[in-house]
Amino acid sequence: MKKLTEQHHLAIERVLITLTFLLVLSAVLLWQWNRFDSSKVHCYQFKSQAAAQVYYREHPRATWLDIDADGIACESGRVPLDLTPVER
Ligand SMILES: [Ca+2]
Repeated sequence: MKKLTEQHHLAIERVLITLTFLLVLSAVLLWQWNRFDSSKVHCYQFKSQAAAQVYYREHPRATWLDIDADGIACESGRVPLDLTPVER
């Protein structure tokens, strides 16, 4: 089997760095797209955090309302609060 030269290692390293960069960029773009998708309901649209929590309880796939994945939607929303977590 042929041994890889230092140039081959550098070329492989560049490809891996480029692929990693593209993967991170894709993830960030996808996250931003999901975050600002106008077809979705967002935290600022709820009158209170409790209202967001009711919606989240009824629509547990609305995970963008619970970015930190603790089961509580829109923590920074207005009172009243409903801090009973939704099972995920
Ligand atoms: Ca949360």
